[in-house]
Amino acid sequence: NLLRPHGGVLVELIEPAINESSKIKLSELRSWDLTQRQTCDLELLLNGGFSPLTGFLTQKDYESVLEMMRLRDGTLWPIPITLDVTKEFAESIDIDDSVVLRDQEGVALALLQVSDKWTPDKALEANRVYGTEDRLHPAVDYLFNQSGEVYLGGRITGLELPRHYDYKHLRDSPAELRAKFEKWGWNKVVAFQTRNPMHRAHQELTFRAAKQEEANLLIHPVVGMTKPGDIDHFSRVRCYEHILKEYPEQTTMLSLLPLAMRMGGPKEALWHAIIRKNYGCTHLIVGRDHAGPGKDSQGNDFYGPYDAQELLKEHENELGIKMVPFQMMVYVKEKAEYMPVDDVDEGLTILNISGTEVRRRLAEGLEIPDWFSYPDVVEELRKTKPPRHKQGVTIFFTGLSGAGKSTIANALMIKLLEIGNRPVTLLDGDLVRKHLSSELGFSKEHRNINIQRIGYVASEITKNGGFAICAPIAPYRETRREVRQMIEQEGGFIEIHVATSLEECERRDRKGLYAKARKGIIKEFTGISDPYEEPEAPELVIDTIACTPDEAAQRILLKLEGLGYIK
Ligand code: PPS
Repeated sequence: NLLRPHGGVLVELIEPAINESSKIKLSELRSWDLTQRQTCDLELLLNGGFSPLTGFLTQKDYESVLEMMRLRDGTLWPIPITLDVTKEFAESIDIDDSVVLRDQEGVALALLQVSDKWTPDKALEANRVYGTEDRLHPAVDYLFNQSGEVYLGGRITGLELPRHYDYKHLRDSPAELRAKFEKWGWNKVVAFQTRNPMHRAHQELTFRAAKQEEANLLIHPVVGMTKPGDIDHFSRVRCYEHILKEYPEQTTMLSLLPLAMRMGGPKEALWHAIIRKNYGCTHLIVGRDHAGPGKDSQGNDFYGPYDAQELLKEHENELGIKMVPFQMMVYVKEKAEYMPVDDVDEGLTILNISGTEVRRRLAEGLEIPDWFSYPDVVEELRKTKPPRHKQGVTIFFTGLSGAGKSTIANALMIKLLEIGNRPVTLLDGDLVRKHLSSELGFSKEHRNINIQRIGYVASEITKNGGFAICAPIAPYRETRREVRQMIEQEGGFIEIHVATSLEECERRDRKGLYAKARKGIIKEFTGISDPYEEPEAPELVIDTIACTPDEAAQRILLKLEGLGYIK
């Protein structure tokens, strides 16, 4: 009874026997190491999630998808699935070559029989597919800044599916999911697509949708790639497992979809419908701003809130999978229940907490009420988004040699150890140069490598909830900016400019280095014969003439307290 797959047959491209047959020697073929996104795309090609595609798009199909949202044979297909490679790699490939596609560990997953090779017009692709060239659109940014210059197209023969070590019991291919639905007699299945944690409103919305259609419910979250900055899928899956208990038994199942989202709004919604149809679903819930990419650089939405519903409506009959449009669900205080926002009578109090507000409350360790979410779900989120006073922090000193960075850093370390709620690591300039960067000198290139190493170690410490105190000279603004960017994804970053003037550093000259630098015995010496770019917006500036190391450390503690990193 289930819907037939898109294009009529479920494509399955795995032919492991190829590997054993002596005809093809993988080691003699050229290999392409797939990116994370390409690995996701390949998995859905191999397992039939992208039926009727049998490989990466050929140039003609690609052009047709851009122009008409259809493959050349007329099949509806909104998002181009292409294999982008570097120019150098493309030059080494001829049409009709076979290329081994390998995952990031080097495992051979598939063979691509190259039938097409072309240089796409990326601006055209961005405009046609996403309606914009604005780099704030994640897929446009990816297209221009990450994807290779040349596309290879051709049929795929699968050797094995990408390996997953996580949540194996929750991963189903389209064929497996269809078999389960058939076995359980689930003739109507409403799919719910999500990339976010689910709260009470989602539970209400999804179960209402299933009841309305007299169908079963599939929670089908994306665990491939979602929008940069989203909550990691490990935490989300734990949340979904909790929420599954909130549905009546035997009505609802959870399965994970290894899709790489593009955040393509309406076209992505259409794509999601096709994919869900391939997985055996008969219905797809489409809410407000489905697969929305956020705001553009003018601060406007890329797509209208209900554009996705409109586009799906247009193609619903052709696709056969039905859309279940949904309004926002809100909590009505007087009734103590959730309702679609338009059904709420005037005069009643609507309660709602936005995603941004949830993040703020998590960051500050504030209450998230029971009417909004389930205690188990909130607990999971608190684990992954701990309040600031439990997050890792990097305290990054910068300043001239002899400015007093190490002295203050040491004083600060002692005070943090005294407080004692997080592990503390000091990455002092001299120490790092001894243990981590002993082969490096002081050229711009070497200094940058040195700072990037410090940044990497600090980001790992920060990720794992510790204090990383760094005290290098770090003379270049751009490198400091890169380090900040890397670390802010993991926790706090506080830049402290130890702004002792060159005159004062030279007057003190504790190590006698300035004298040597003036005589030219030490070359490329910061401040004398090498640049120091002062920070433009450090969190703190410390003048060591005006305060003692103790006072400086105290000021930093107050800053940490003010920002919420210590209580
Ligand atoms: S950098 O630019 O951030 O990579 O430098 P850093 O790793 O902090 O190393 C600076 C310490 O190395 C000593 N030293 C020099 N500094 C600057 N320029 C040159 N040419 C140089 N040669 C050796 C110096 O002792 C620095 O230590 P601090 O603690 O900053 O005085």
